[in-house]
Amino acid sequence: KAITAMAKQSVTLDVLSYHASASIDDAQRLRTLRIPSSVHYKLHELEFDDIDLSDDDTLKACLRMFLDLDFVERFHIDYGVLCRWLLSVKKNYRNVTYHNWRHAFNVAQMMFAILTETQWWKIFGELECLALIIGCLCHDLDHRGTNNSFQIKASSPLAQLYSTSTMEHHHFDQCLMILNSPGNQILANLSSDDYERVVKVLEDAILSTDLAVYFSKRTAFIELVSEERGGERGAAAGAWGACAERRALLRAMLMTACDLAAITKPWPVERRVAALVAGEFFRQGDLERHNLNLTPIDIMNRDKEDELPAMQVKFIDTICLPIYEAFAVLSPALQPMLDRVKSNRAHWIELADHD
Ligand code: 5BB
Ligand code: ZN
Repeated sequence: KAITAMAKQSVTLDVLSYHASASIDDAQRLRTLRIPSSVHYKLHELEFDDIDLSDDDTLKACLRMFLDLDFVERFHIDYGVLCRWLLSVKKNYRNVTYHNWRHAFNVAQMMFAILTETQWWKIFGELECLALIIGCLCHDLDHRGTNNSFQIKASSPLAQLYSTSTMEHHHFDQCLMILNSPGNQILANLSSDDYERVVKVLEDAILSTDLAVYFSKRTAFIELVSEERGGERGAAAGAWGACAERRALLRAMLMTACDLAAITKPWPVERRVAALVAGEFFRQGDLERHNLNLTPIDIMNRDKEDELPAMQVKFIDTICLPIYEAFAVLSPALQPMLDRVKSNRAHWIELADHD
């Protein structure tokens, strides 16, 4: 549906007017806390689980990632501003069951673990790594627990603003808004060239978390990865580093791999997270029934809860296995992720067969 420029402007104001910056006092408090090591938090581990961490711990773990990746020194980030920015990012996630701050934090941790364990940080360089970590922390900002197709069906203001990748455009908008808020400007000390590059990589990263974008790029990615299958595994890292286009493709796939990484976690973690995903899907289904008078699709329909294990198997086969198979070819360090997807698949199969 086309809308007039004036209508679009008022929708833009409606959507973008709300924004909360964290308080200076909260930032001041965080600034004084001692930051434990990445080993203490197990930030390098692919099987990381946030369940035992307090909210403060998640913030301190983020500070640890910025410090260890040398972002604070390299980009002259004011530490107090970084604390305020992290608190603002956290504050702009909503209390939905899955797409909340904890999800964003887990995605960023997975990016940190992959970049360090594969040494791919050398492929990307500090600037792109900075954009990737910021991108992970911000990639679902202000998620309402409803997907793109819900925005369209509900003709939400967001859908009027962006007809494709609706939510992802909004997450990026929110990300930029926080980066530009007084007291939150962690990129203030970058040259204008570097700033523009970070923002461009950041935009690509966040928009890549739309599954539709993943599907559109996946074939080309798998094609390039299969060229390596003949050679020594993980040996062609140089080819990915040297070519800007390939690097961009790898960054996009990395965002998806980190976003979906719950499926690569040990079974107790995967089972717990899948229940959160289901809870959010069912709530959207309820909204569709009661507010839009529609019958929700099976995955969002509480009456089809029994089919959840079978849905997970389909999700693994059609979306997850191809990407983690490709990553295991690119780096042997990522083989454990693929192994756990397969073992989780066996668990879901068993549950699907039993009941
Ligand atoms: C995924 C794509 N979607 C548009 C339609 C549903 N499918 S699905 O059939 O592969 C599917 C995925 C069905 C059920 C699911 O969960 C039931 C609990 C899932 C699923 N999705 N399962 C998971 O464990 C996870 Br994690 C996810 C990802 C949820 C976020 C979706 C947005 C992903 C952006 C990359
Ligand atoms: Zn996400």
